[in-house]
Amino acid sequence: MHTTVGIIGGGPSGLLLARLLHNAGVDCVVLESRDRAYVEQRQRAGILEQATVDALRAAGAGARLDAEGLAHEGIELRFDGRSHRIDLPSLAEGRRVWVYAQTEVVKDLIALQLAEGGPLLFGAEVRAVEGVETDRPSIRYAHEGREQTLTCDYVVGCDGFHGVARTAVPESERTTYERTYPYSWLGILAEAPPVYDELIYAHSERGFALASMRSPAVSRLYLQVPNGTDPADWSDRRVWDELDARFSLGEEPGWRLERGPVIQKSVLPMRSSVTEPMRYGRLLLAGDAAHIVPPTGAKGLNLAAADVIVLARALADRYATGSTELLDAYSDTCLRRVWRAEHFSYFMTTTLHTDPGQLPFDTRLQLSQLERIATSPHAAAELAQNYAGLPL
Ligand code: RFL
Ligand code: PHB
Repeated sequence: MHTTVGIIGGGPSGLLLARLLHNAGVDCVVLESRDRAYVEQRQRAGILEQATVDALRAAGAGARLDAEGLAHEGIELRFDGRSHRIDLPSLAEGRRVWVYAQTEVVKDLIALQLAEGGPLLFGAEVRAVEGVETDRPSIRYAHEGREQTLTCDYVVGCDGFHGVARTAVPESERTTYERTYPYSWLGILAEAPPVYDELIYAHSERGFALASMRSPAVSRLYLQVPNGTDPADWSDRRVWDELDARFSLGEEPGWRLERGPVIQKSVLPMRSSVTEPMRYGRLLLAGDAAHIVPPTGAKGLNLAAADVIVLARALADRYATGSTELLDAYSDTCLRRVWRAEHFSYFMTTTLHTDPGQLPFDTRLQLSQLERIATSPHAAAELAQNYAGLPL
């Protein structure tokens, strides 16, 4: 089989790229190792930036998002026993964010791809990418028990942090910049109404906590826990008690941590990583395959979307004009935004979490920084503009 663009991975980056290329009249094939149900149910991101929402709408994938997504104009920072609201539109030139789960974005894009787009193969596990230094690279994959080869003009690795595409770049040609954090998140999905209309990011000496949501009836809540934590050690009751202690909502009118059945519980590690460059020969990397951030800034899915928006434009221009100028600039263009989001995610993470070796001095610094954000419109605007996402 031959196609113009071979896409490895049917997560948000691979699926959005396929949709954008379809709209631009460029052929592609998407190879996804998992089955459809698995990809549609994998619990992950919840927050979409303005630019991501605009791109989904423009791509014709915004109907259900507009009907069911929850537009949010602010977030709450809770520290030192009080709360401070960051108003996004007034501080970030009118931009806001949407609560619309990654599972729903993925369902919408899969439905569109299967109805209108090129081939999207589930259960197609890519084993190797070859010939990326030539003008006829190929992808070797296993599907329905058979080894197959897809030849392409370009290969795009949208296969996430543990994917194979990145390893097709010789080690001497890539550099990975990385940081791990000495804590993880325990996340639960619960059939309980959200604590409040907006997300609450809470700093506490017991550790960080986050109250998010999936709908007016379903909450998504996170707790900072030590690395290596086994979710089985956290009974539902223990999770709720700890959330209560960290949010300490006592005097906050209208805010209530209501308990309900926990329908999912998992632990996720926190890591920052960037691999440069994002292009080698005819192989391009996008989304988590090239970079990951700790989730505290809600940037991962949005960065993945930004990469493929830049890439789809570059590939469309390549086939419309024959020029490779935009493709040649792809890595540098994306990395500027990537490093900004890396810094913001690192800042949110280290300002809000309690490091196991944290000195009382460090806690005072965190509180001083949070106080600064609460009292200086400039400091608040810096946070709001990064959180709502910089314009593309
Ligand atoms: P994905 O989603 O990992 O998709 C990669 C796909 O590639 C497939 N694959 C292969 N297919 C074929 N052959 C192979 N050899 C393959 N190897 C892998 C995989 O099965 C998969 O389907 O990467 P993508 O598309 O780049 O998307 C990135 C996002 O998923 C990720 O950045 C976000 O989920 C990060 N993230 C958040 N981002 C936000 O913008 N806002 C948030 O609020 C937010 N919250 C989160 C998050 C990530 C989390 N976790 C679990 C890491 C919350 C959590 C808990
Ligand atoms: C989520 O709803 O899953 C979520 C929201 C905000 C974050 C991270 C995760 O910063």
